[in-house]
Amino acid sequence: MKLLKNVINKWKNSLVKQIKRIKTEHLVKEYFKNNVLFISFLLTSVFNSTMLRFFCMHSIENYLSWKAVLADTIVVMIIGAFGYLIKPKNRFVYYFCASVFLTAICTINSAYYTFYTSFASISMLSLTQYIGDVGDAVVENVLQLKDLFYVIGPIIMILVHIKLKKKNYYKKVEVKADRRKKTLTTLTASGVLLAIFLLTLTSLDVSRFFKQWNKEYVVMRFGIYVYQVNDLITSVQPKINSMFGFDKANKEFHDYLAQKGDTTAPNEYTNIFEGKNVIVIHGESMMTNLIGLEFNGQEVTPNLNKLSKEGMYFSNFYSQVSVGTSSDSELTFNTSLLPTKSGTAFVSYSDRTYIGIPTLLKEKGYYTFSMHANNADFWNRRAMHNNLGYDKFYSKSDYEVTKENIIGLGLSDKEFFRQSIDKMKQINEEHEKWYGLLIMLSNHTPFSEVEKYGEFPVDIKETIINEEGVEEEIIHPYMEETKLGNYFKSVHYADEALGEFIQQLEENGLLENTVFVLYGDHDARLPRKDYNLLYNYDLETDEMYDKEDPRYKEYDSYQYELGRKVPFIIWTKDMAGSKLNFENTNVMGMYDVVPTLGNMFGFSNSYILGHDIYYIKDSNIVVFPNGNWVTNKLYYNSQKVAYLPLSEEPITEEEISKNTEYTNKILEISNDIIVFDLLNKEKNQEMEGD
Ligand code: GP9
Ligand code: MN
Repeated sequence: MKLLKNVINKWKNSLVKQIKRIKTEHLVKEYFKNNVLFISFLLTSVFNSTMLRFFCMHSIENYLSWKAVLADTIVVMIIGAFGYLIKPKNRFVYYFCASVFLTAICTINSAYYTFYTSFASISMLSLTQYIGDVGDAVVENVLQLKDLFYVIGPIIMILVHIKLKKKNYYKKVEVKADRRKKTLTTLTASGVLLAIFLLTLTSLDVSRFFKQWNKEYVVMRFGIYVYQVNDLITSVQPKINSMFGFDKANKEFHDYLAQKGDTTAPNEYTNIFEGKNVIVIHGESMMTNLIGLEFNGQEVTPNLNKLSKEGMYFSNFYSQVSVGTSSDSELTFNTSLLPTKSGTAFVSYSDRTYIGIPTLLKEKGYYTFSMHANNADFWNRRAMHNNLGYDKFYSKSDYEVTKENIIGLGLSDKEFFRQSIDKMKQINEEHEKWYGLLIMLSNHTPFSEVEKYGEFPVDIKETIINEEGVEEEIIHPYMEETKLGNYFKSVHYADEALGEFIQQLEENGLLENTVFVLYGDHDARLPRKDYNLLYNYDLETDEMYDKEDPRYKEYDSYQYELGRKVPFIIWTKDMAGSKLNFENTNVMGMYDVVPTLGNMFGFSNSYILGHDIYYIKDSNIVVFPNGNWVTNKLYYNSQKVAYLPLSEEPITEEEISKNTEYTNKILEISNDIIVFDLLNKEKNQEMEGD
């Protein structure tokens, strides 16, 4: 009897389980059937965001980051939940528009990442006015097939819609109360997922999320949609902050100044150039790896090589630009401040107070000017060059620009220099001492006007003895037809222009009492695979060495990042062979220029972030706007939380966290100086008085 009871009980239990399972299955099926639109929207949107991480960041842990998938799911569910409030017959329009919107976020970020190796910011919208000018460059260099991949989302939505229409899905009646219930249930489910997500966050996740410096990290942990919402808030935040957070920023700035210590002290370079004229060349997209590079025995940049050999050459120098590229370089070179967290100093914060080299030299009796043959409002230079202290800004309207003398974005460098010489001669006659910046333009991405650059083959010519015993020349294509190859041709042209300019300066006596300073404004932003070809070309196959080949030298992401160095050279016509003629290999950043030149020319500014390189020497640190930093010992990538040792010296955890903290501090202080206008004495007195 007992046995029978047991058997019946067991059978009953299993039947209940079975029914429950069928019920659940039925419920799930029913849910899918009734919510096809919502589910398609959810899946395609999360898939697109995942693919964006896959295309941009390449590593499995990035694109399969479950935190990012969960965060994306939550955002899409919240957007999707409100779709239920709309009557079924109109609901598709809502989901389709939302899908197009999220797809646009993925496409824009995908293309943006190719260009800047970073994710897009709403604050950049104020820069769209420049897109017309560099638009072709962007389209040619940036838009790739992968960026169009994301339209798959809206396409699937349309297909689902057609199918549902056929099945009369939209005809069903849903009362208002039901629709509200569905919205509430979906929002509750998102809330539960959000709670789970929040519980999994580490303090590092939270701090990086709020700082938003490390955009890759934020996208990796929070997904692109949360990133973009966060970006929207942080983009408008500075405007609001500059009204409310002043006291805190001001206090932190003064605390920083009090504990900062010296950035320079008298040394053997103090005042060596006092009273001399200065010519600064802004070398568009000029990189350090060009120096000494040859094709078939012909130097790519013979003039840059000559300057580096005869002058004071800083071969471990980095520009510290963010999205403001050229303008960021000009800002940091002149003020020792770093680019802002969102927007660009030149465009979004042109009304702030800056202490630029021109202002400081003017106090010493200099006449200061800048020259650039592009539209004066490009990068808002008209306003900013005035603000930085240049007495006069010569722009496009001061030059004769004809169709024949245009390369890329505007007047060719050769013509620009030629026409500038006359203006400089006059300045030299009228002023005792002067400081002038000349911004080059021709060597600008996409480096595609090859026919205008003049002959410079980037192939490899080889002379062999053929089967008949006769000498024969073989031409291997090597870098021909590659973007990097075209860059070499373009920069060869720019270098030639530079050579002609120096010659014209000499002929006109403008080098007599003059110090010539040259900096590369940023790297050429070219694909890493082209560098791999440069270093791994197999003459036998005319292709790259196989990755397994022992001769293969991987140009990995670290090499690529370190390879973004730009030249910084200080040269005078009589420097060769003197005690000032040497190469300095200490790591140095654009923000070290003000104190380094200041020491040599006898000007100073207390509100700087960099150091005189002859004071800090081998203990220097260069911080980058994305939170990465480099010292002589190591390069630290804060996006990857990983580093590359650069010397044999042991590396400690403490020094990594100390330097990372320092980097964050410097970036924060720099941002605050600009956003809160902390160098504006009058405004600060007023605010402090309130
Ligand atoms: C534009 C030129 C180029 O006038 O300086 O700017 P970039 O695109 O390099 O920032
Ligand atoms: Mn530039």
